[in-house]
Amino acid sequence: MTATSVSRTTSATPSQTTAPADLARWVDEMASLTSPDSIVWCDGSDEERQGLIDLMIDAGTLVKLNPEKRPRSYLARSNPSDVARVESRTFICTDDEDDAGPTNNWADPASMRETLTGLFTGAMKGRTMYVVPFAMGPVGGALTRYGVQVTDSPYVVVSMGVMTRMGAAPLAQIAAGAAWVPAAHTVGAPLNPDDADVPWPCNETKYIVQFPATREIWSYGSAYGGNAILAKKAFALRIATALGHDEGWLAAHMLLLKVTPPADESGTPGVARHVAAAFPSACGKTNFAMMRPAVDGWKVETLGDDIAWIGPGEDGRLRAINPEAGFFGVAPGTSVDTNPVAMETLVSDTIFTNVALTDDGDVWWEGMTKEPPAHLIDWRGNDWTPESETPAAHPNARFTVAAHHCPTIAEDWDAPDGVVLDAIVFGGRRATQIPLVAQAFDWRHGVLMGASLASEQTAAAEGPVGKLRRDPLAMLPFCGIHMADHWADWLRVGAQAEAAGAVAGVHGTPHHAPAIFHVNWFRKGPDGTFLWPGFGENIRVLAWALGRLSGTADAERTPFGWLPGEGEIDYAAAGVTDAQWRRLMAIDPEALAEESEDMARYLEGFGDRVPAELAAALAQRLRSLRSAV
Ligand code: GTP
Ligand code: SPV
Ligand code: MN
Repeated sequence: MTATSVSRTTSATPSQTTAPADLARWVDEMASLTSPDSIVWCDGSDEERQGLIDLMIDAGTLVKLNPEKRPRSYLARSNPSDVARVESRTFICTDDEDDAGPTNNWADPASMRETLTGLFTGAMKGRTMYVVPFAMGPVGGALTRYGVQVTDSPYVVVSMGVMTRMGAAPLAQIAAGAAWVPAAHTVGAPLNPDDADVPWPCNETKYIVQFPATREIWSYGSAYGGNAILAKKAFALRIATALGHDEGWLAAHMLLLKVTPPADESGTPGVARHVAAAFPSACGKTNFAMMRPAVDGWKVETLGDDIAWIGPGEDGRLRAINPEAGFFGVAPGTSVDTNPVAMETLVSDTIFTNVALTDDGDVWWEGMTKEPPAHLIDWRGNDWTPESETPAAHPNARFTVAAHHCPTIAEDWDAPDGVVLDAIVFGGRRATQIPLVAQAFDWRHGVLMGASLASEQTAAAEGPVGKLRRDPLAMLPFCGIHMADHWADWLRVGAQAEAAGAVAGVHGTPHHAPAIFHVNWFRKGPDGTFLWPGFGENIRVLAWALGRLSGTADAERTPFGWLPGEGEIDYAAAGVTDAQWRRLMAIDPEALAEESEDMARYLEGFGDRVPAELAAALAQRLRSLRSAV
């Protein structure tokens, strides 16, 4: 391993000499607090990564997979108590409780600091503290921001190396004066000299804490996903909503894709469009971002699968970047039928967590093949056969893989200035009421659609699977500011884009804010099966949306929004019958009015911070639904 391992008492390492004084001081403070045996400044090199992987194989944290089946890939099995984000242990600490809003767990900053100081004291004894500088976005890019995570988990370091641009390049930006967010992480499992380590150290006590005002993150007790890879939800969403609020941009739980229609009859190539889409956790962002279109000639390319930062470019048009550099995707349900692009992304260089191990040293999960293998080692490390009563892979088992391994990665996925955003899609997991697709009347109505998102609970977080919960903008567990203030940010950023677009001559032609659509892949028929085949067939929905942008697709006005006109979507080609299509697109004004009334009651919980425009849009929707009953 080439990374410089140093005892705390030795003089500065080469990396430390390039670290600015404030960073060096913070690292010193963290070391005094947590008492690690040694400190390693990570440079992000391949040698460093391999060294950490070898270390984890020795420790039993990683199992090397069969290099012929799955080159340079590994399996991690977490502690069974550490398998998903823990929303109940996630806190937003603001001086005034009102500033965290009703959707967050609030804690008093002073007493939380006291709690954390107690927990972090000596927490890294017997372990190495890794210092992990990272960039969210292309290093040097206009929308890019920086952070430094300290952690005692080599699994987290390697994950951060996949999910972010990590090491020397971001450190150089920080040394040159870029602002950085400190993120302190420990698994909370100090080792005494005679203690044997366990493969997945963690602590029953967990805290994932954000201080939005001071842009700080503290995380204790978990090594799993968003709890521990602090660049992801803690920084790129929770802290970033606070940054965006102050600076005039939006942090969104959104995938980012590029879609290109086939050439027309005269051979003129189709115009590529960029689309961002927000779906709650485990509702298909990765699938949509990597879609293999079921219709010939259409092309979908991937820019991101989980987070987008959206802000005005120099000409006032909204641009977006994917701040991440990898995918941390749900494995179960991923197959050559549902997501062939993901399957191709995962052929090598992947870390799998909590999937099952096959007898020939490869991985398997529910849904990967129709027939499960006759024997597996399940995610807990036990023998498993198809007769077993528990799943072989944990439902929130995940893969961690770099974006550049994706065969459909778009050439502009890491463009320093991002890409111009043409359309925004909101979607939930709704068995009833919500049609396959609708277009918002305008930006304001679109923000209402986003704020009204609700979804049946999935395995990505703790809680009863299947229960309907409201998940505004798919941000419920990820908003670091008062949710109503975040809605106001959406309204403001859109209004500014509209205003900039109206100024003649700014960019040659006038333009508008992105068009907004609402989708639902999950509506069910009376027999409980999905009415829409989804996956690659979703291109038909995207195609209609693109037609709306270019003015070539027809729509019918309904109280819910613009719905595809007769014959606009060739559902028969997707295997959907006329009767199924009618159910899929049915608008029941009475049920939707009830839903809107429920939304109105929900908004009451946000008090007088609810933007007047949003309340007005809801009142308008309710009026038109009632008059349609
Ligand atoms: P996070 O990483 O948790 O933020 O979630 P994600 O939105 O990236 O989730 P992911 O793409 O992994 O969601 C996977 C789930 O959505 C699986 O259960 C899929 O079967 C399901 N899914 C994705 N697309 C479709 C679709 O078009 N139709 C149906 N019925 N299910 C879908
Ligand atoms: C989600 O739950 O939305 C995820 C997974 O993307 S995690 O990074 O663990 O939050
Ligand atoms: Mn997510």
